[in-house]
Amino acid sequence: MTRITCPVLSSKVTSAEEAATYINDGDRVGMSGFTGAGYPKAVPAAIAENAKAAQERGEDFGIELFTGASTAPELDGVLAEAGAIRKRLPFQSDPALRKAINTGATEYVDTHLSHSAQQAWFGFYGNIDVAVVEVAAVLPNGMVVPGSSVGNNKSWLELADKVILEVNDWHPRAYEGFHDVYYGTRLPPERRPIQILDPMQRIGDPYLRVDADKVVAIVETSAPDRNLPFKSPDESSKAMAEHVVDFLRHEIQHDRLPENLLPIQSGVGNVANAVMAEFAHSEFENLTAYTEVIQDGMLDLIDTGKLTAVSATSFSLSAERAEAFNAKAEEYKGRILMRTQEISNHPEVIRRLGLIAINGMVEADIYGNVNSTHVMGSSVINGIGGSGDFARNAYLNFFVSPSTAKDGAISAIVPFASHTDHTEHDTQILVTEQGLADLRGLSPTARARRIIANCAHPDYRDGLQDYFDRAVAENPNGQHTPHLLAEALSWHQKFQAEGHM
Ligand code: 0RQ
Repeated sequence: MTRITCPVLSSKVTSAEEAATYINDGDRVGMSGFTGAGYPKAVPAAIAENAKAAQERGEDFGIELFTGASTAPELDGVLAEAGAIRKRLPFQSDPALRKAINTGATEYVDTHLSHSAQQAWFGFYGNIDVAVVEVAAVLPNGMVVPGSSVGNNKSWLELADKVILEVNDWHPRAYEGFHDVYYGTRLPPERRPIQILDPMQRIGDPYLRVDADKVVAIVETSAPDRNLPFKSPDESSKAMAEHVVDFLRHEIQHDRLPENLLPIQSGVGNVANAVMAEFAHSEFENLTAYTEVIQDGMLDLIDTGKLTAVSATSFSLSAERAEAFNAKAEEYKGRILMRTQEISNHPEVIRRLGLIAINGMVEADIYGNVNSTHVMGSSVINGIGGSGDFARNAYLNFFVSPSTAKDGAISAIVPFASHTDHTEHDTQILVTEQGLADLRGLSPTARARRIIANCAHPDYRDGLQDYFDRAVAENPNGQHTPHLLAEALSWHQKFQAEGHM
């Protein structure tokens, strides 16, 4: 049965090829999609074909592409391979696009995820020409039921001159009632407090509003989300997860956390998923989450009843877990609430609720500056995503990583971070499989001693201690954050020259 029950809008159903003709060279296009969920599946490939045809005719064709977060091969992948993305924001994780960014073919504006909608509204990115948004259904009154992510869809639908909808019946029709789309955001100086006092508090509407006059095309699809598989937790990620859980126990014992903790935010990736799995074996009960992304581990916690409520902006599930969820989506209603990313990642709400934020990192330096995005200072991996929104405003923040990368050739603890996303002023607790460094209330030199002792891999610990000791000895008037400037990035240089730090 068709998912489009609005007579005005059903007359606009057409092919992806026809819809793509509304997107021209130089357009700024706001698309749906967040961590591989809820992105348009058909129109991007048709745009890519148009780009290739234009290039074959010797014409330029490129767009500025804005989304919620990362998407999938059917969006970022096809467009990057066609050389059709001139500028991209706010987050990506696609191999083809990463290559285009790191070779300089595509400009990437790596943005805090809570900032992207407001900066678009402020006019910092210019006019949005077209929105391409995937949804689960169009209701008789023209309101739209969102799908497996909300992201920036509200903003793109409101800001764009033209709207293309993809209505995908792979999403459960039972999604109606899962979403909370806040229509109260204003621009300064008209802003008002965001009145969320509890992770599951509703402050908006279950539907997205669409101006029917702006809708130029609707495309029907039936394709699944990207749905990457997760590695089952290995020894290293289990060890990191145990350090996190033990630390939370310790905080409860010292009356700094309630028995059921505070709302949890968990980042993307295998480590974050493993930490959630560790919660399943813990004594914690009645947990809540105020997060960005719901991965398999979090859904398992809902199933076992450990987690009573989750607010997020998107799913990011394995294929099996997504099919299982879709088959019984109705049963999760009331326990999962999906918001726009400007609200799921809102600094005011994160600070008020007092979140426990757990995110991955690439490397940290001995003073606790954290790099979440770059390899050897120059090549981007994914982007900062929501990690900055959560880490800076959380009650507690953890950054987790194995102590080495590339089979031990790289130390994740280095003298000087080759790129900084989270400064020593923000970072609180670093975790590797070696141990946990609680940096709260410590000066830089006390932080360095603790990070080297607790988190560094034994193969690199002495080298780091030697660097620190000599930096202290050789800087009589620079004892606050002692460094040896000529040597600070020598570990990275050595890796580039010799393939080993
Ligand atoms: O590369 O696959 O080529 O070997 O980085 O590393 O260990 O698989 O870890 O999947 O948890 O990702 C920080 C990237 C960690 C992620 C990061 C290489 C390593 C591998 C991935 P290969 P792992 P994870 C909210 C939170 C930013 C966004 C964020 C991330 C690859 O957590 O993108 O936090 N975070 N969002 O080999 C060189 C090092 C390295 C290294 C790892 N020191 N030097 N390469 N790698 N450490 C969610 C959203 O915002 C949407």
